[in-house]
Amino acid sequence: MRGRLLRTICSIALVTAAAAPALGQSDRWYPSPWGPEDQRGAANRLTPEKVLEARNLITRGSVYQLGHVYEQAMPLFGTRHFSLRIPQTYGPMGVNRTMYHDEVVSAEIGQVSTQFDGLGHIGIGDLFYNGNDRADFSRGDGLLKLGIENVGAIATRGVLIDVAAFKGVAVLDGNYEITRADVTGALQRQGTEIHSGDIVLVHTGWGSLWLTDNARFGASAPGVGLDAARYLVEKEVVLVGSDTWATEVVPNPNPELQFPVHQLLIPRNGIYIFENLVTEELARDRAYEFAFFYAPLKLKGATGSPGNPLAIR
Ligand code: UVW
Repeated sequence: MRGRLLRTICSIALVTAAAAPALGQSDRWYPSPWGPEDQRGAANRLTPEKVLEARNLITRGSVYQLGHVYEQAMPLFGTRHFSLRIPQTYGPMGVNRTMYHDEVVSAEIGQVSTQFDGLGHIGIGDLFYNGNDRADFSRGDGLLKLGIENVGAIATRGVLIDVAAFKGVAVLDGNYEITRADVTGALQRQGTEIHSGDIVLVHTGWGSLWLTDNARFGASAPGVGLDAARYLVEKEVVLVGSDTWATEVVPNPNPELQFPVHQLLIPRNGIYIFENLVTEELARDRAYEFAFFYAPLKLKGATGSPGNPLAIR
């Protein structure tokens, strides 16, 4: 009971701090509601009850793969790179002539294509989730704390918010800032509620540019604005994902801010971000609630993870 009260007080403090106009300089946003040693953030909201809630949403047997194919032609942020090589063919071995191939992959593997941003990815200056100072845990051969291996498996209720449909367009404009009113309006239109411990995916239509117009895809992005993000923090979600490369609006309408929604969600509130998801089919089928499954690769000390999350209903 005392623990729950403390968590509630801390949650209110975090949401309130997140409302400060200047992000993350003077206000105190740690320790985390889950304790000063915690490394899992909002993944602590994943409970057996959430798994059972998710199970009850599976009524049709429809499986949606939310991950892109990882390939040379995909758009990449900044100087990030991806390459896959088949260095050799081995064999033949034995009289049965067994042959095999291996691959070598070189990439910022947790930060290209469909990517799950962990708590070690984004900081506010030198401070990361739970006030961890970069000097204490950032190492060239892997983070000593907040690595992606701490997240565990995610099995919970998922909600799609189709903001493009709410605004009556197939694709939102590149710099469109999704507001709190857009989120609540879209949820109302769909008849969907967000529950504590859910994951939330935002459909913008921007994913239709993937491989069809990479230059435009990467030049800007529609996405969640700060006030919409504050709403999702208040709703106690586990992660926020989208069909864009940033999930948040880029550029931010305030030209002085760079990736402020990343800072609000990840270090301040321990909420994960999932980028470059394929949400088109969910939107087409009006699949606004589903069971969501994803387990980040257990890459020790990594900042993020690739993968192919599933929505099932
Ligand atoms: C940055 O790393 C700045 O952005 P993203 O998480 O969108 O790749």
